[in-house]
Amino acid sequence: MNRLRLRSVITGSPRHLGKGRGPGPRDNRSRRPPDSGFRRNDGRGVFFLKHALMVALLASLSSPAFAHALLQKAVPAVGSTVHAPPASVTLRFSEGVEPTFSTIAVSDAAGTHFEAAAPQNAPDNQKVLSVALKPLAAGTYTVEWHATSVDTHKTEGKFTFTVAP
Ligand SMILES: [Cu+2]
Repeated sequence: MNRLRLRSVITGSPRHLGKGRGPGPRDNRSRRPPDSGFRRNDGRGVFFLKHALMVALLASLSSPAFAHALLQKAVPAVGSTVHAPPASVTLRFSEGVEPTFSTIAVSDAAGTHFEAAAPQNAPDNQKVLSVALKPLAAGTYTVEWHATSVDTHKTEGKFTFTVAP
């Protein structure tokens, strides 16, 4: 099988030449394959280059996504019930966040806000952002945060916690 195939490959080209085509443009065209084969290889090189560029582009587009500031921990915890009214809400993110371009809003069911100041990073950790609160009465509070990571990407989220009487 392999030998047969090999022979037909070997004999293929002379057979084409032997089909009685006289000299002329047609014959010239039949001699082109080595040339066009080279061009095809060149085309493949361009395709490979485009492919490599696309992979690099996708990598550059997707890797910043991993740098988005995602909420990892909250105090009070997401959905929790606490018995002592917290004096602040502290959020820890997966990336450093810019307090100037980040907000933490804490409001009750009536929509009254309880932030006492602008949010601040923890002194030793830019991934931690907290906001001081006015005194909280018993009730359920909604925390709505908007974070801008140090790589300027924006994320946001919302959760509640309850202060039990
Ligand atoms: Cu990001």
